[in-house]
Amino acid sequence: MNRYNPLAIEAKWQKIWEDSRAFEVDESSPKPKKFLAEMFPYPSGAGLHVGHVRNFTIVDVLARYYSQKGYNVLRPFGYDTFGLPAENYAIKTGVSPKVATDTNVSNFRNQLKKLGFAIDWSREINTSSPEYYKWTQWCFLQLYKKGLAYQKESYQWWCPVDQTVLANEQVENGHCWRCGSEVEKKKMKQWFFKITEYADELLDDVDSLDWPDKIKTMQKNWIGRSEGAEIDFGIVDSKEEITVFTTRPDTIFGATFLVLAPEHPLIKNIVTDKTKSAVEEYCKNALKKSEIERQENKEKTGVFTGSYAINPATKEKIPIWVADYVLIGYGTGAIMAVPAGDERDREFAEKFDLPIVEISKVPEKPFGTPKTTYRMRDWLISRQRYWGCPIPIAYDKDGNTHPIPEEQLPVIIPEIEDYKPDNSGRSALAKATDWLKVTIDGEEMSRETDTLDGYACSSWYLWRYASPHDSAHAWDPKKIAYWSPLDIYCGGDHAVAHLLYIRFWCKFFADEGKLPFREPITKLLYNGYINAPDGKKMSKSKGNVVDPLDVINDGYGADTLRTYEMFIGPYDQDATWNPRSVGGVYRFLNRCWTLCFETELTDTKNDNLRHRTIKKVTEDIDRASFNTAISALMEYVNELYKVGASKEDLVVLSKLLKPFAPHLASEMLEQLSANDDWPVFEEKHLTSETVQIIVQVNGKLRAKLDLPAEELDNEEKITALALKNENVKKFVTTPKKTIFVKKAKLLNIVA
Ligand code: ANZ
Repeated sequence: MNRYNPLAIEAKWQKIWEDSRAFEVDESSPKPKKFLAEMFPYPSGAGLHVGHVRNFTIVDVLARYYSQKGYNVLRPFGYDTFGLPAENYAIKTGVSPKVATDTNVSNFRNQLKKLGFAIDWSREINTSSPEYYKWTQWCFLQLYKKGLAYQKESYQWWCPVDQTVLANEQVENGHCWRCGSEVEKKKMKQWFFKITEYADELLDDVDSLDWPDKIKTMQKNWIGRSEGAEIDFGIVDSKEEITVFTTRPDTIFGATFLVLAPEHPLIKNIVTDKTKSAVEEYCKNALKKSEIERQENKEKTGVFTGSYAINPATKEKIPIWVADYVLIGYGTGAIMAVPAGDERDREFAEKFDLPIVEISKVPEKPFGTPKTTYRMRDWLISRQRYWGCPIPIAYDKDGNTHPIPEEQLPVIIPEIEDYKPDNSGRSALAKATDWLKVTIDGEEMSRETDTLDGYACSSWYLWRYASPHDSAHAWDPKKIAYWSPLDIYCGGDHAVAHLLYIRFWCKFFADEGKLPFREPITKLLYNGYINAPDGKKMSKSKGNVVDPLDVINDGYGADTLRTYEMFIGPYDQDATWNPRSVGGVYRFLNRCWTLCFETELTDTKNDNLRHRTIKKVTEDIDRASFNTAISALMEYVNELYKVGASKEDLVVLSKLLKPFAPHLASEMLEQLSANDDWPVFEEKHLTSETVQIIVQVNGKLRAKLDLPAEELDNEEKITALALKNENVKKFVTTPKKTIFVKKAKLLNIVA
């Protein structure tokens, strides 16, 4: 007897799709367009994991569904290939990040092909290829020309032993992750993108997005708009003033002291000889804490500067303190402390015995000038790293910045021997002495050695998909106008950073006249994680990672893997991998195969069942409820086994199954000589059959209820209806017990 052989079927269809370039699309189609994408992956050396597969399968199910429904579907793919892991690997082994990255990309690509994704492979992009990063550099220059890419001094984590700048996540409890020595904050010149210029629009447009509420809220909180006022406080015996930001200018009568952030530039001007060393010591220590630590609700610390300010409302002298709960990057980095109104100020006042004045008076006319502040800062984009997109800037002899002329792009990353950053904190690019030299307008200059944050590369890649090999534009204006905005984006990470940055670039390039829309992503599906069978997070170190290719090669095949990943639970919730359920899904697909290839067709009329199933699966996919769509297909198959299946029943099964298990479904459609057009349900077939329920009270027949057949499963509803029945009510009002026997269609009520 023949049997379901997924590996043979999958190899056959993957070859057909590859040879016929089945998923390549262009803009000439008369069909309506759909553009779908996942958050492209960082191709790590470990290869795909089941979490990627969940994310990519969601997009694939939708891509196939929409193309079966008659849309011109663009489902491209790309790789986010710059970043620290490849660079650290290079520092350790000497293998060039480019070589390691190329190996990882081809490994990923092979794995993806085994999963049967409906990807337009002619559009593959890779952010570390010069053909791509040329345009990342071009984007940078557009922002630079408009003053939205600028330099300023900023504090960076610095490891004094390794002599290198560290990213936040490389600092563990104030120590360097690599050598364990205590880190410092060092003031360095850094590049920023002025995302704050778009703060209002980024905030206001959030409401219009078809995104999960939790992500919208996170974006709003991150931007954090606050309406308040800035108030100037004069300093006793000084011409200086301290400007504070407050959301409560009405509480000024209760302001009994001022607090400056430890980084505040005025501190050095107002400390006294007596307080100087204590203040300096305090500020030095404060710099070792991260902002998050500083905002934690721990015991307050601080130090008195020795100087006083005048409260403009009370005209009283109030002390000026320094404390790390005030952050330099928010508001003005200085506050008027109102212990009677603000919890943190009250704690501080209690600890340091500062006056607490209940606020009974409100100023007649408001103090200060109205001011709106944002929690969001400008986006720090320079990285002292080798494996990133070089910032296309050069410095003249006086240190002035000059853009690299567009016709000289891309600024190619030079190959070097040693990938370690140099001891001044500059990236290893500083060691490429020949590469550093550049001539602009006849003048010898030196190239910038910082590279761009990887998030810059992913801030425009969706538009590159429209014309991935265009050598004249970052994106072709006509093509982008056809495909964009992205209809559906799917991912389970980057709730704030990436999703905010890409919105910022979209608005900027819309203002530049380069994009005909102001929001890049219409609908966002934010998927949950997959945990290991032991319920813990999958990780290499715990040895509990499920390798998707093992599942395929164990003989289950890609269709089982895909279908299981969608069946595992609601897509937006975390789920636990269960090897037994994988087997269950395999048996289900096996039953589909047997029904189609090994079972005789009947002429049973299953119109109601078939149309109900079409309706359920269609509506479930529309609301991204993939697991319930698959359950409906399982029930459908169970029913067909019981009552017999007609050809039409099987054609519908194959079509509905195709987004999840495309290889098997294609094989079935071929056998049935049918196309894959998405089936349409007809209302007239949906009127369901009715069943009659017998209701007994203490064993005696008291009523008969007629209900739609599918409600036979709804015991709660049946019981409620029975208890409302006039005849039943005569014999029982509050039952002791109810017993429902589904098979016998019998409800017994014990009075
Ligand atoms: C006086 C006051 C009285 C305040 C009162 C609050 C309540 P949001 O809503 O988050 O914007 N603040 C201002 N700048 C700060 C900084 N750099 N670091 C830490 N705290 C800062 O909070 C604004 C309030 O947070 C401001 O209003 C200020 O305290 C404080 F009954 O001023 B308030």
